[in-house]
Amino acid sequence: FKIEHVKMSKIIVPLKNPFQTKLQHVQEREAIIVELSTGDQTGLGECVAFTTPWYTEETIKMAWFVMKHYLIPELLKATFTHPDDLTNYFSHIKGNRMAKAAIEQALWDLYAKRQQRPLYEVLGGSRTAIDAGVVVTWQTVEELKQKVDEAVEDGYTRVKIKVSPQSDVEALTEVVQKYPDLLFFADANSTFTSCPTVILERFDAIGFRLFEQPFREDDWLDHQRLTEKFTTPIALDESIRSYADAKRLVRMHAADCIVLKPGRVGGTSRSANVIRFAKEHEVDVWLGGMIEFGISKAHNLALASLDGVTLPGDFSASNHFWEQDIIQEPLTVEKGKMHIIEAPGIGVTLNEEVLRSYEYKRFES
Ligand code: OSB
Ligand code: MG
Repeated sequence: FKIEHVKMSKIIVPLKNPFQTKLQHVQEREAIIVELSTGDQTGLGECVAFTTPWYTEETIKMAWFVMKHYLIPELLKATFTHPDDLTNYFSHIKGNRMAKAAIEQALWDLYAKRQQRPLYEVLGGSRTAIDAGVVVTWQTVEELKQKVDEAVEDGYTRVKIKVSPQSDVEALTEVVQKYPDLLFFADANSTFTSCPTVILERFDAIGFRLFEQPFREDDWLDHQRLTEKFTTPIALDESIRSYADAKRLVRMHAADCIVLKPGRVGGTSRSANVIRFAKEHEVDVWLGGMIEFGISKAHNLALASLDGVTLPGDFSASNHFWEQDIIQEPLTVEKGKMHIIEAPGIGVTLNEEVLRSYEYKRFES
């Protein structure tokens, strides 16, 4: 098949509550929604780059430029039998994985819809009840306790807490002990780079199920050394920028666990390969969040359906970050689970009216 029509919409949406970490205060989220059509069917994708390069090199502006001037012209020339065919068409365009992933996602959705099958099934997944998870950012101990209590009330059974060497270890310990049945992850976002061992040891004793990205993304040797010493399993998020990085993690035993962000590794096909590889080598994998909208979330849910995904991901409900998501079918959390909608493709559809109200730039070809 060939792509007959492409639409890209740039949207901006305020967050209900600012997402405040050591790295950045996110107050509003920009995204690019991609719609690819073949006559009667439309596939949907979402670019998860941020407005500025605070988390990855890619930004929304660059992704838009690269999609418009390089990726879409290639896409419109291409003939597909499978979404993997895209790899050949994009191979001479370096990097820009989040831009490529958004287009590849839309192609996967379209491919599944053309077969009248749910995407998760096409990818070889089987589970439809996916373990949910929420992220807690906090400035004060009161805020930490309150947000964890709220997460429990909202039905989450996995809570990821943002931490840094300055975090109150006693308060963290208290929170973790208050809910012995909850799964607590800690996410350091590289803030423990050059941190004295004595401080790291205090965090190792808190009782987190895993400790995410203590050091900088290219600090493979330091992560490897900490993985040897630490009791708490180490997870790498920012460091996993490709399938090759996932292999490096396993071969070096640089960590115990992969945080998979499909945008960052260049899309669904590569993500499925990472999951397959991790399963073969018995390494834990879970799907990481990017403060994304329902389109990206639905794609991540399809990947989380694969049995190589072993831990709950950053799957918060559609109304967690904003009042109104851009999809018609709200994704909710019940008893710690989020359910994949059994419909062709990703199972969710755009709420045109809401999308257009958030849109501030459009491109069609
Ligand atoms: O480090 O996992 C991260 C959000 C934006 C950028 C980086 C990270 C995050 C999160 C996930 O912590 C938030 C979510 O979407 O649930
Ligand atoms: Mg992280």
